[in-house]
Parts: sequence; C-alpha cells; structure tokens
Amino acid sequence: MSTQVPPRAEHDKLANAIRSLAMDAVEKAKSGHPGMPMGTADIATVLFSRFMKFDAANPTWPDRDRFVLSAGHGSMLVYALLYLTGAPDMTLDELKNFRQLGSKTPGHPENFITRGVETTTGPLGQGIATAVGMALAEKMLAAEFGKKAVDHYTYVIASDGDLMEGVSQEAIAMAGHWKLNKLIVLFDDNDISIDGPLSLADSVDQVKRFQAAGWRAERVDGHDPEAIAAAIARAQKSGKPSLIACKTIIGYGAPKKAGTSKAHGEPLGADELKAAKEKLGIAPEPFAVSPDVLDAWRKIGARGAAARKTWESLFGTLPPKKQAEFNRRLAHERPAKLAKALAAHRKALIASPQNIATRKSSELAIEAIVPAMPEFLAGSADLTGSNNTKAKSAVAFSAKNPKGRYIHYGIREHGMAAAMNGIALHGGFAPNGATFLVFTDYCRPAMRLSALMGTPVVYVMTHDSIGLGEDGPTHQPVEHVASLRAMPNMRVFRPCDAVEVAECWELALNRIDGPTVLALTRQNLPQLRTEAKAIRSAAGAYELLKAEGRAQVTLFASGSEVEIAAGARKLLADKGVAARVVSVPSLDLFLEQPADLRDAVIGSAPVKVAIEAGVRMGWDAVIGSDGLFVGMTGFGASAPYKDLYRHFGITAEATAEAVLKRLG
Ligand SMILES: Cc1ncc(C[n+]2csc(CCOP(=O)(O)OP(=O)(O)O)c2C)c(N)n1
Repeated sequence: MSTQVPPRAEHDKLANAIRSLAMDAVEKAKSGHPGMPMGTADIATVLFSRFMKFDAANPTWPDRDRFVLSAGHGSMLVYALLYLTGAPDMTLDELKNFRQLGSKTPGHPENFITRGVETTTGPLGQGIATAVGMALAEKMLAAEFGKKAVDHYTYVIASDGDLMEGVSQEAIAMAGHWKLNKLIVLFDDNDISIDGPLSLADSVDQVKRFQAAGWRAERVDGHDPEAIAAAIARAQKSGKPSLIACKTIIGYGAPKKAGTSKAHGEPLGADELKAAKEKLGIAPEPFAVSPDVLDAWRKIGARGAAARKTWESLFGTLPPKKQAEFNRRLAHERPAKLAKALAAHRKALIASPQNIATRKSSELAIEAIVPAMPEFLAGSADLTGSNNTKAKSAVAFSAKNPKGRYIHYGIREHGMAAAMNGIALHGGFAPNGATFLVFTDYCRPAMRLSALMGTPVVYVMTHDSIGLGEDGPTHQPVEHVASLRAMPNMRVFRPCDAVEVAECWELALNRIDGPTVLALTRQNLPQLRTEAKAIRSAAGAYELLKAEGRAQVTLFASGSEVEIAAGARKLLADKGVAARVVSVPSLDLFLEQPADLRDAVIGSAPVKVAIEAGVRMGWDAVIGSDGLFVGMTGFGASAPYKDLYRHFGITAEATAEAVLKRLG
C-alpha cells in the first residue's frame, strides 16, 4: 500500500479502522461520542496519511506539525490515531480502558495525561483559540530562529460547537489579522449538534464568516479523500489562515443513527454497532484491526522519522549558541541573567524608594526583565497604557513584523488568554497578557485551562479593587481575587509595593508548571519594604512590621491594604496596643506552606484582622471565623478612590476602631 496517495479502497480501510476503534471503545465504556470520530475519520486519515509531519515515536519533537482536536468530545479520534500510528504509550488496552480512572484515554483529551495530545480540549471553542496561539508562536519563533529550526503547520479539527462559541470569533479575527497562514482548520461541517439539526440554533455561513475575518475558506465533501487532500494542499500554499469546511455525516456508517444527533453522545448499542461494521466491511470482533491495516498505519506513523532526522541535521548546522538558546527556550528554562537583573532592580528600589501604583512598579520590573529575557512576550487586550505592560524597547508584533515582541490582542480578553495557552504550549515564549482584573471573568474558561494544563502564563491584571475609583462598580473587582484563589493551580499575587512587585514577577516567571495572576493597583502606594535581600514573597506571607512589645493584634493585608494595616498599627500603638503587620502577597501560596511556617507567621496574638478591598472568602483560614475582616461585602461605587475607601470603611481609623472595640 502506498502511504502517499492510497487508492480509495486503501483509504477506506485506514479510515474505517478509526471508526471501528471509536465505536468499540465508546461501546465498552458505555459513554462517549462515537459519531464525531466516525464522521471525521476521512478527514483525519487524509491529514495524517498525506500531510501531517509527525513522528509517532517522538511526540515532542520541536518542529512537528501540531494537531489540535478542538472538538474534544470526539476524543476517541485522537486516541485511535495515536494507537494506529504507534505512539509509544497508546496501547490497545488503553483504548479498552477509555474513560476509566488512570487510563491514558480520559473522556476529553488531556495533554498532561496523554503524550501526543497537544492541548486539553473539551470546552468547545478553546481548541481553535489555543491553536491560534500555537500558530502565532510558530510564526514568531520562525522569524527569530529561521526555517531551519521552525517550519511547521498547526492543524485543527473543529466542530459546529467550536465555531458557535464566542471565543472562536476572537480567535479567528486575530489569526486573520496576523495572517497566520500556517494555521489550517478542518471544520467538521455536519449540521448536527446535541439538540438536533443545526438549523434549530444557527444559520451562519461559516465560509463567508471566515473570509470576512481574512481567512482563505472553501467547502469540500468531507468524505472525498481527494477533495480533502486538494484543499489542504491549496491551504498550505495560502498567505492566509485557511478554513476547509468539510461536509460530513455524523456517525458515518451507522445505518440508523448516521446523520442524526443520536450518533452524538451515547454508544451506538449492540445492534447498530454490528450493522455499522457490516455496512463498513469491518470485522465484527471488538477492537480488531487487521494486520495489513495496522501495518499501513504504523508506516504512516514511522514516516515522519525521516523528516525529524532531516530537521535534526538542518538544526545542527545552526551555530551552537543559537541551538542552545533554542533548546533553553523550548524547555521553559529561564535565563541566568533574569534573577540577576531583578536583584539589581530591587536593590535600586531600596536605594531609591518609589511611591507609585503597583501597575507602574510592574512596568519598572518589566523594563528590568526585558533585556534579560528574550522570550518575554507581553501584550494587552487594548489597555496597554493602563496596564503598563509595554517596555520602551518593545515593538508590536504584526503580520509584517513577526519579530515584534508585544502583542496587541485587541479587545479580546478570552481570545488573548486562550492564545497565551497556545503560545506557552508551543514553547519558545513566556506569554503574559493584561487587562483589568474585573475582566478575568472574560478570560476565565481559558484561565481555567491554564491552571488545569499547568501552562506558564502570567495574567497581568491591573485596576484591582475599588481603588480604581471613578469607573465604578462594573469595573471594580470585589469577588475576583477570592474566586481566582479558589481555582486549583492558579497562583494569585497581590503585591503591596514596588519591591514585592519585582519579587512576584520573578516568582511568576520562574513558575513553569502553572499560571499566575498579578493583581495590581491603579492608585499610588508607598514603598513599605526597606530591605530586599531575600525574596520574602516566596512564602506567600511574612511579617513586614514587628509589634512594639508583645503583640496583641496581628494585621494581615494584601496589596494596597498593607499601607492601611501599617497605618492602623501606628494608631493602635498610640493607644498602647501592640500590633504586628503581616504582608500577604499570595494567600494561596501561603496556605500551601508547611504548618510550622504558617503557624510562625500567623503568630499567637489574640486578635487577628485581615484587610483586603475584596470579599472575605478565604481569609478565615488565617484569621479564623472569629477574626475581624475589613473589606467589601457588596459591589463598589463610582467616586474618587479615597472617598470610596472611607465610604466602605476600609481605612486605618476604621480598622483601629474595630480592634479597640474587640479588645474591649
Ligand atoms: C463550552 C461547551 N459547552 C457545551 C459543551 C457540551 N457539548 C459537548 S459536544 C456539544 C455540541 C456538539 O455539537 P458539535 O459541536 O456540532 O459536535 P458534533 O455533534 O458535530 O460532534 C456540546 C454542547 C461543551 N463541551 N463545551
């Protein structure tokens, strides 16, 4: 069998092996989606047998083509492909254990469980938006290191659901604008979703929609291998990203359920499965793949070894320093210069204290980071001047200037967050993107995937409380810090001054197994730190100001409220009450510390107070349910920020008063 252009019968055998495994695995698991892999088997077969540059034995080779199954509910498609092509971890037993605890075949593709899965998908729309970030990273990295190092495509299979989700609009607009011509989306255009025919809920002409966003788009018969192949070949030559709308039949081959939503989210059932296998000419035994078909697929999986070797020898001709730098960047290893640059920056801050907003302190830190860290890739969702994320030397990325290292994401917070996941997963860059903290709500589904996948993404979220003032309650985050702290594997920093900001940036950039939020102020804050030898934020919390005498009170605070805690300490001292101040730049990090360290920082003062211009949730772990909380209980209001702090009682005076009342 030729693996280049197999005759139709040979193609069908390859595609039917996917269908067969998908039907059997879903049937055995008694759950899952057989219809999607059955419908897209022809597309996937053409893509993998004729176009994908991949070496099944080496799923992380840097210059492989990326494949994203955006319609993650069809996960058996990717597992069948991995097994058939010979991915080392994907055994037949794994397919038989589809959706079971501990298997490499979870319900939706998880990149941290299954080698060869490029990104976690399942929440519709995320895959295509993540793929935009991958294609962006490819373009930028190729511009920097040359085609000998980077020259690959990003392929996506996306469903109606992916394209209906709002994030897809943000993603395709960015890809079109940036002319990400090596991004090729194969749309499983089957006119079916869970509720039934697509006509129940949608009448968008996707080809026109993508064209309007600057894509090359065309329609093909998704069960005609030659038509699919010709369209992919055209797409590869395009100067624009490409959509290939492949008209398919969901559940292709199932006599009764094909073309209906019944092929969607449930096993076919024994009778329908048997009939489908008969119709497709597949052996009836579960999980059977005939040796000649398996052999043909394995050859497809091994073919890429030659491409990988060619790449290795081409890459080997690059200067050794360039090779080392490329490898460092892809491994997310931070440059040695980074820690030195930030240590020098902190020293300068101690010598010359800065009483500025923490968003401004962040800008100063960025200025220190950029020369030391070429992979630092900042951006903003149209709030560059407010988020203070653009270094003076940074130049905007554009289709014309792929060497630019600042991303104007437009007003697309969700698309930005998803693209940053893709950039981080691709490797080569340390993405950070910015907006107002309140708009983490707009980024949230992608932030959750950052946390789940453990992508090293930094979210620079400014205007972090009622302290933003006049813009009012729509713009004032109240519950956001607490809710982000509740997200597993999301690190949240709310630094109190320029020194803590520099520390938190360093901790964020060195965190390569998960995302970080930096919550930063709009309003000016005094520099409270007077020494910067150790990175004190590393424990999440530390004693900033000792009590004068035996402490009766501990005042815990984060960010802008540490200043208020310091003020309350002074007022209490004037009344003869000794209070200490603990700065808590990261409550979640602090709560992860060993118990003895936590106990030492929390201390034994009888009155514990937490001050944060947000909701109380989470603080009881430090102050106890009988602790005093000075913060917000509802939405904010529109006014100058000092008036708001007074109005909501978040002041040194109100804190001292509450403490004195408690002490009786
Ligand atoms: C954000 C999100 N919302 C809802 C779902 C639940 N869900 C899974 S598949 C699906 C729709 C399936 O339709 P389509 O995308 O056309 O896939 P196909 O039926 O063609 O397989 C839905 C609503 C989801 N996975 N993600």
